[in-house]
Amino acid sequence: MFLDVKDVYLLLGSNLGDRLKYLNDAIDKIQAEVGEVFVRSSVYETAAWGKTDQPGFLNLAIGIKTNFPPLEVLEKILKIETDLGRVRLVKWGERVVDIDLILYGDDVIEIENKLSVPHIEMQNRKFVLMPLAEIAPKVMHPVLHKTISYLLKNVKDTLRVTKINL
Ligand code: GSY
Repeated sequence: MFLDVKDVYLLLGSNLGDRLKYLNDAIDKIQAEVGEVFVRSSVYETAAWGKTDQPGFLNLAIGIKTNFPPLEVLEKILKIETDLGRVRLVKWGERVVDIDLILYGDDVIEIENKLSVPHIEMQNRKFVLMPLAEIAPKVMHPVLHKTISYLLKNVKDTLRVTKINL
């Protein structure tokens, strides 16, 4: 079956080990295995959300072009996390790399216990919205019908998110 090429936005994070290297390795693997990376944000130092007694994260957002369907994208990014050494021990716990599927074109996808796109919490998390607004300010949230820059201006999250100069 022929599938359109989609603009897909991913949020990458790391709060263990050489965080920047894990992010760069993940981007290389995404480029090789999932689709062309056409844009990437700056790197942001962010306070841990959810379980706060853990090291801060580095986060960044990327846009890729892919014709893999959503569940295949998910399968591939989970495999990349595992290949880079991610071990799932504690919910919201420390991780060498985390790759979240945030937007898949303007598709709305709900597959119980597997995949929700747009990411269910994206509008509530500054560590997602700041990098995403840098690369996709005018992209519309397909359920809330607001742009990413509008969502960032109106987010209530007060956790620290700081762009870093590399
Ligand atoms: O949801 C992604 C993993 N994660 C993060 C993250 O990427 N950044 C910050 N700042 N906090 C987080 N808590 C979790 S879980």
